[in-house]
Amino acid sequence: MTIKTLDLGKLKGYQTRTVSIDHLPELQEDIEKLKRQSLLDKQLVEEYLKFNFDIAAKLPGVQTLIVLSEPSPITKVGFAWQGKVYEFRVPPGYVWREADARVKEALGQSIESAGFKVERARVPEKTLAVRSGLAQYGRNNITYVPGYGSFYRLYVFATDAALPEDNWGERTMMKACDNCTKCADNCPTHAITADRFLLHAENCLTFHNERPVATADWIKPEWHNALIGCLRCKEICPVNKNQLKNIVDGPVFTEAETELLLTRPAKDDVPEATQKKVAATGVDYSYEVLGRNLDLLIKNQHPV
Ligand code: B12
Ligand code: SF4
Ligand code: SF4
Repeated sequence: MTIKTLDLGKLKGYQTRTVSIDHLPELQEDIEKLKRQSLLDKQLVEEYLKFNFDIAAKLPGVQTLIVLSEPSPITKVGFAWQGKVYEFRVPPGYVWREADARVKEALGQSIESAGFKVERARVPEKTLAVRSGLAQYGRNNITYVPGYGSFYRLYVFATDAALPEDNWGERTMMKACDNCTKCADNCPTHAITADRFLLHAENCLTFHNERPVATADWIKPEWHNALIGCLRCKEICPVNKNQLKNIVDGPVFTEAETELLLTRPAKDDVPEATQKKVAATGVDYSYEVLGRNLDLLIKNQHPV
């Protein structure tokens, strides 16, 4: 179902849902309740859950939240090292600059051109996507959209346009998960457990290799399977079967570039041409982790 009132032609290429801003307190409560129950790791809350529910302060007269999804592939990146080229994967969602620009342009042409404002909203995107009916949770705690599986990027925007469709419901899990535990069985860190639905996010490999702090001692280097993040609970999932072919070629780093990156140089000490390649991997947003993660993958000779 797409937005109907304004001429949102440009948005029709996306799977989209709209939600009345009146549901914002319920969305906030979904997270606050877990905090009160002490189910969310302190570091996760401080470093990742930096939501802003006071959207009206930024966008007076805000009326509607727009949830938008765009398919996103795996990116394959090559590193020449000691006479071989190692290929490592970057999971869907990390290479986002062009996708973000496309989405912003589409919103500009459809909503802003009609005289309304649009702002990115820093809210829990998965919870909203599922409550809006756009997506459903998988047991692995990420969300799935029909036709995209979990291989997509999620966006939430707020607008002062009053869009009439208010899509709001309970959080649901995919039917496919009823008799399946493949993601949990394939998770190297046991972050997905049977005793609760909520991910043990503080155990997720992504939580450790996305941040520049040293990865925890209990994490075995050979568990790392991507240049950043982790693909294990997604690649095993039967619902993603058709998405796994969705791989695009990213940059290939020369032997000299790989050697340099392994020394973990400051970004400014990296030649501009190499910096451009780094940007094309998507890892530049957390540049400090690149050399460390590369080291973990290459040293373990773990080409994917
Ligand atoms: C914090 C965060 C992380 C943390 C914590 C992950 C987590 N599960 O919370 C870490 C660093 C570990 C992480 C990892 C990844 N992330 Co992340 N992350 C986020 C972020 C910033 C917030 C997520 C959040 O709200 N967490 C808080 C928890 C409480 O929310 P929740 O997981 O939705 O929990 C709900 C359910 O558990 C539900 N619930 C509780 N009990 C029950 C019972 C039933 C039956 C049901 C149905 C539901 C239910 O209630 C909770 C609250 O609503 C979002 C961006 C954003 N602004 O939203 C991206 C985001 C969620 N991440 C994303 C991605 C891609 C990933 C990775 C796949 C990256 C990778 N490795 O490749 C992994 C996946 C790990 C995993 N299995 O979940 C995408 C997800 C896209 C998608 N397809 O769903 C997002 C939306 C970014 C984006 N814009 O694309 N991430
Ligand atoms: S692997 Fe199975 S249980 Fe996990 S998300 Fe996919 S269908 Fe659901
Ligand atoms: S991303 Fe990796 S570590 Fe995190 S839950 Fe999925 S399989 Fe486990």
